[in-house]
Amino acid sequence: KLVEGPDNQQKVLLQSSEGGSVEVFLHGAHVTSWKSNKGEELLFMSNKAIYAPPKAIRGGIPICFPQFGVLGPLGQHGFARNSVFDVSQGSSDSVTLSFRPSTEQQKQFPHQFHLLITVKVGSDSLTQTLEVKNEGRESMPFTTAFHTYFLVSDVDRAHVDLGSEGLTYQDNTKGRAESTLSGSHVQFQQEFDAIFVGAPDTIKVVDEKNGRKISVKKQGLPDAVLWNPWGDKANGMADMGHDQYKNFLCVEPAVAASGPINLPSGQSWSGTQILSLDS
Ligand code: TA6
Repeated sequence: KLVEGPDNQQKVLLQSSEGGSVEVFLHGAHVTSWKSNKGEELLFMSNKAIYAPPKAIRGGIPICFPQFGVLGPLGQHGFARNSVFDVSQGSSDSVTLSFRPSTEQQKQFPHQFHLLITVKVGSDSLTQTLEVKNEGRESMPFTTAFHTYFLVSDVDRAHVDLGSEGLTYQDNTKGRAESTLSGSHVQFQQEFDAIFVGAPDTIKVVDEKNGRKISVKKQGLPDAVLWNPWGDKANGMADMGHDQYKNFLCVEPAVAASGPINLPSGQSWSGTQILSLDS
């Protein structure tokens, strides 16, 4: 079902037979809400988010494509999240959105491609797949991420469980210097911005305060980025409410430092994240 959301932007509403629901804006193929079977919101949205392009929507699940972060020649996180997609196909619980770069965008990124984002809501689960076909003659380099903002009651009482001890990561707050995690958890206590290269394929977001656990499973996406900007940075963002940084943490299945992928002409590639609420 297609309806009008804030800033006159169109969004698709998906409903699972078990009661879960998802909202996806055509702007950026951006998921802005995922609710459990019981109707609890599981994703964070900024109360100052701007829904109209060209700026990306703050919160939910931005799609970073064809570039993650500043790992390439384009602006931060590429242009897909700033662009309006078309509906390619849909049903009550799933939708596929489609995007091809404009002539203007091909001046910055000289490749023709077809990007399809499929979002499906299940019983306490959300499955999201990114498929890209290189429709140009040259091979196409890209990096990508599902930049998922999980809602937590209080970041001081939440953590990310990577399921494996002593993983190394590139610390983006220190020029990508390599660091080692002590233990298997990340507890956010200040700005944290890290690329775990070759991260485990199941990562858990644990909200200790309300006892909620969400599993993040990734397929075809070797890396995971973990992020919280903390107070100084977040409170300086025009599209983030005061002290809202306390209510989210990002876990982002990605092709980041493991990339870029060089997709040959005519070939397709896909990556998937599956989010599920542990009962
Ligand atoms: O994934 C982490 C990150 O790349 C951070 O460095 C931080 O800047 C964040 O994404 C948000 O980026 P944005 O362009 O949406 O403000």
